[in-house]
Amino acid sequence: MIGRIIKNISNDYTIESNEKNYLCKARGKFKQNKETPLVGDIVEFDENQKYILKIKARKNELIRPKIANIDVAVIVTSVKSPDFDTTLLDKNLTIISYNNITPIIYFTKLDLLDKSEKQNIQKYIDYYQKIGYNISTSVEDLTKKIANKTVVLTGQSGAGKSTLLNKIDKNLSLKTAEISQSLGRGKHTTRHTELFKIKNFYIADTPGFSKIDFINMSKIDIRDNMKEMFDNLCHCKYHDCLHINEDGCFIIELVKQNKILKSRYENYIKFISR
Ligand SMILES: Nc1nc2c(ncn2[C@@H]2O[C@H](COP(=O)(O)OP(=O)(O)O)[C@@H](O)[C@H]2O)c(=O)[nH]1
Ligand SMILES: [Mg+2]
Ligand SMILES: [Zn+2]
Repeated sequence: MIGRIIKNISNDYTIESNEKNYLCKARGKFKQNKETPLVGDIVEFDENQKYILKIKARKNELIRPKIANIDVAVIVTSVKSPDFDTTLLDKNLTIISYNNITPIIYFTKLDLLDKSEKQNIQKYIDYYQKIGYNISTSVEDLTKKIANKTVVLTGQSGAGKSTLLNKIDKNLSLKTAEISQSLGRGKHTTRHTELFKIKNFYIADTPGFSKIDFINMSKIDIRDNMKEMFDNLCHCKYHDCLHINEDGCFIIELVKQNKILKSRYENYIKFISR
């Protein structure tokens, strides 16, 4: 039989096939081949022996969260408590794009901002939108954008991922957490990654990650997966420009003219210098 892994807790895999769920284990041979079945994998399995037999080739695979065959990643981004973190957002955007997954930025906790804070955040929202990222701030809008897709929610703990998912489907009743007062960030209430089939899409809640990294990504990969750093490359004097201090760099010119957000450029330099 063929199905899709929707949940994994240690060596127990829940596989969905034709609207039914099967609990299976992974055989030892996967370990020998250094292969691990992931949530999102399409697998062949033996429903009687309850074993996964074969993992189909993946379209893509994320490491944090551990998940495969994703179309869209919704980067749940809190603007307050935990505070807006441009570095984490830019890092997520870059890694997700590199993995050929469409990012959507979903801002939360805008209701906690006063008027001047709101104006400040709006500048960022407008900028990300202008350079071509997909932004969403309402559940209705997001639900339309993810129709027929396999979706993962990502973003730091306490950002509001489980809260958002509960709004998308009121029957889920996922646990959400109060923000720890002393840390100003969320506790990890979501402990494993699970795909939920809701309406016409699959969506995964995940534990939050504040530490993600550019595993296997070169400086060029980073440049080419930050929209404006790539889209304006054709205007730089050298086609291999890394926008650091090269002669005739168009990006540096745009930063001087405030046409590129300072935080974006600083994050870019931080990312390629690590
Ligand atoms: N004021 C406000 N609180 C929110 C919003 N979204 C989530 N929260 C709260 O933030 C806390 C953490 O949310 P949770 O969904 O558990 O975050 P997760 O760790 O990303 O899953 C909870 O107390 C939520 O009620 C929002 O848009 N506005
Ligand atoms: Mg959660
Ligand atoms: Zn340049």
